[in-house]
Amino acid sequence: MSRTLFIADLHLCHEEPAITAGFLRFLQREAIHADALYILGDLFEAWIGDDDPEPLHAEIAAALRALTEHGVPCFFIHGNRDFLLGHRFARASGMTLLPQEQVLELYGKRLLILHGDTLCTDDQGYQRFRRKVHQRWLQKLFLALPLFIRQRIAARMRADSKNANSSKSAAIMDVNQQAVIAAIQRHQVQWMIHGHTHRPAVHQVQAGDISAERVVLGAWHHQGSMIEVNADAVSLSAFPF
Ligand code: LP5
Ligand code: MN
Repeated sequence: MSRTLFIADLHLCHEEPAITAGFLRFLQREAIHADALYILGDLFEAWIGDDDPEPLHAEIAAALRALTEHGVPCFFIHGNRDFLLGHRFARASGMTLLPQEQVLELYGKRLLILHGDTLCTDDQGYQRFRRKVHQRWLQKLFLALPLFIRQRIAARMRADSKNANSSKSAAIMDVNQQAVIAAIQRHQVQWMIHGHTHRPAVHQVQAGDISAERVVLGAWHHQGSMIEVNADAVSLSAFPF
């Protein structure tokens, strides 16, 4: 049956080879049979520029390219860890970069896809941070720095983020219900698919006169997580690496 797959929050890095192996297997066994693959952000643990010579990046680009050349289009929405992933990596991997919110019409269904961080409006510290690092001039400046300095800044940001998160409540780091409703109404969709919160679940949402579902992808810590959309259903599942 025709189907489209969605994944997010793999946080690939060379320190976690089991996750990379799980992803490569997923591409070869699952994604290869799909109509398309959508990666909704945080594919990588941290992205500091397409010029990073990290061998893992070339390995992932080649695996994605094999998929797209096989005829399965692959799309990418940036996450809060890999918002600097750019056109050079997109070209190398064959992926198409999408804006932060994208509406899809699939098998007669209208869906909104996004990373999910923009829905966490109660986390004001994060939203301030996000506004700063999404400024184009600051990104250009950062990308012009020598790689070792970028690595240091990213490591510092990751450490500060872990530190900040340890004192934030779980509720603050989840989505804001009003932000969810507003996005559903803005785009007039029956389904919203996102990741970021690492809380895989299917939520019923009443957004005015729209009865919608918010389907949340899980992170790939010890198992994979994906959403399949086909003519019959939108279904969330987990699978071993
Ligand atoms: O990522 P995670 O899961 O830990 O938490 C996120 C939010 N944190 C972030 C920060 C990222 O982890 C940092 C990634 C860096 C990679 C690329 C570097 C590119 C730099 C480009 C510069 C132009 O996204 C976290 C949320 C959480 O999700 C849940 O939603 O709460 O938000 C924060 O932690 C934000 C804090 O509240 C404040 C951030 C502290 C960072 C301070 C920067 C210090 C800069 C030092 C420079 C030398
Ligand atoms: Mn995220």
